[in-house]
Amino acid sequence: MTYQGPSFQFVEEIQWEELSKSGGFGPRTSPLLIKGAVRAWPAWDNWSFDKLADLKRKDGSEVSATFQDGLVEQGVTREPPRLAISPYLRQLGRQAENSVSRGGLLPVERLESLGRDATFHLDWSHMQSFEPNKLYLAQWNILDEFPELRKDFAIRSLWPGWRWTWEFVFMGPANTVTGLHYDFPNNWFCQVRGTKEVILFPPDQSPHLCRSSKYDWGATLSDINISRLGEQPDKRESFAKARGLYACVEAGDALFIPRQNWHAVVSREPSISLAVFGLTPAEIILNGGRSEFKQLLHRAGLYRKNNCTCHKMTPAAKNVV
Ligand SMILES: O=C(O)CCC(=O)C(=O)O
Repeated sequence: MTYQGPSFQFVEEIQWEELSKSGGFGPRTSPLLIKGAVRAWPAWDNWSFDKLADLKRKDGSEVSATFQDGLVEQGVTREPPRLAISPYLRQLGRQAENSVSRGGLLPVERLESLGRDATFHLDWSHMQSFEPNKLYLAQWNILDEFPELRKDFAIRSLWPGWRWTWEFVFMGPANTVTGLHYDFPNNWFCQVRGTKEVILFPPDQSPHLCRSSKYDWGATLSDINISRLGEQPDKRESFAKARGLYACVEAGDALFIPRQNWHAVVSREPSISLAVFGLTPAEIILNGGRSEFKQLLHRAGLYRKNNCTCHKMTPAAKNVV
């Protein structure tokens, strides 16, 4: 019998124009997809593959960054290669010109046939059809290197109030996979180019999601490898008991991923996404300190040594496939 996996419903969604009419974005603990938010920002014009490929350091030299080689959230972390970004982005730009958004966990024809209140299952056989992340420019803190690009994202118009924010860009071809995990801060996931499928699970689904002992700064990882469910009979049984939410995040959309909501991301097309994480002053005191303390212990080799996403060639934890 075909593996059905968890059951899903659609993430609540609203058009960007409707949001301001309905009083704006307020505190919430469930995900929200805002259609078209990013289209209203300078990033929509300025963040193309070719324009980012033209980035140069102040001294005119090439920009290089650390890429992911294979999944980092599950299994062994491979040595991350450091490469020039420009040829990679130009190649993605060429791929994007010919890209068609088809296939995926919820193919477009099926997605369009489902009502907004439907409960459905995803096509997990899709994950067998490719090898994920041969090279993925993921979690690059681009705005630390190019702070002038920050103004391209009018995140304050979405997220009122003061926050300490930090950002990671994710740029890659079709079929990149970010494995199941949750982050400790809230996150606005802004999709500038391409389409990504995001699956999410609220914190009450944790008993089914096999928390991992592999360490990552800011994230809690799962032992469930959504790319290799066939090799994890026990874990996939447990995963199938979960009830989740699904969002097809298209270019121009912004998805609110609340803190501690498990999620995994699969790209359908060459993509550029910017994840904006933010902490209010109260959240800095409550959560920021704990996370920094763990990082300090990890760096000193006293916490989850050799079992992490940040050091090369760390062996997999005992119970990780
Ligand atoms: O886009 C991706 O591949 C991953 C994004 C993600 O996991 C995040 O923003 O927390």
